[in-house]
Amino acid sequence: MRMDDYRTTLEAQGWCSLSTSVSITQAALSAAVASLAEELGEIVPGRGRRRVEQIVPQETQAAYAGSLSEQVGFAPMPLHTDTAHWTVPCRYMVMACAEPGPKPTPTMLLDSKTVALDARQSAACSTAVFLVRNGRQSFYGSITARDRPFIRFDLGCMEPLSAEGAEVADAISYQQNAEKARRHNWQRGDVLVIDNWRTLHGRGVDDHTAPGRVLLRAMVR
Ligand SMILES: O=C(O)CCC(=O)C(=O)O
Ligand SMILES: [Fe+2]
Repeated sequence: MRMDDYRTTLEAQGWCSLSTSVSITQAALSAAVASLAEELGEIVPGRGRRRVEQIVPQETQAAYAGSLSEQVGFAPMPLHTDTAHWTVPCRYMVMACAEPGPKPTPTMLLDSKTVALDARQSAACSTAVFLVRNGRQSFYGSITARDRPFIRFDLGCMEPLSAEGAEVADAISYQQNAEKARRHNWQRGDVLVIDNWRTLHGRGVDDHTAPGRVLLRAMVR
């Protein structure tokens, strides 16, 4: 893997792509994801305490309760930050493609620094209150705040409590930023490193994901 200058790109655009080999095994790709993640910080285990977990689109009833996957199933997944319901969302995510599936579905990326908001919408990012749902640990929060460096944005777990909040959430959507968003068309062995404090990601746009697509993910704090 070419790791020389990925950090420069990561800092410049909020995410970067790398590639390993199209013939890599899932075990080797998983090890590559873990070592890249460890270079960036400390891995936060995912479901089942796995350091590198599989992301497989699934029927809504099979998905993790309360997750965006549970809400969308195979349908496109809107732009979001991962772990938006944590007090501090994970810093980076390393994702990799173990199997693109029969009808490859892209991952969409949107650097929040490129989103053009008017003055009222920018203000709403820090003032509009959302209910961030996380069971008994639910809390109220905003998309941005002066005293923290990360954005929090996931309409799967965040409900706008005002018209301003709903409006700014729409302004951050893929549909309103289609020319600024990037589309990563996966090949087996590809790796994406995402600055989750800055860059939003989602899955697909118009089409449903076909069964058989397998991504790997490690979260880093
Ligand atoms: O499958 C993808 O392209 C992204 C999935 C994702 O963002 C998620 O499961 O949180
Ligand atoms: Fe995600």
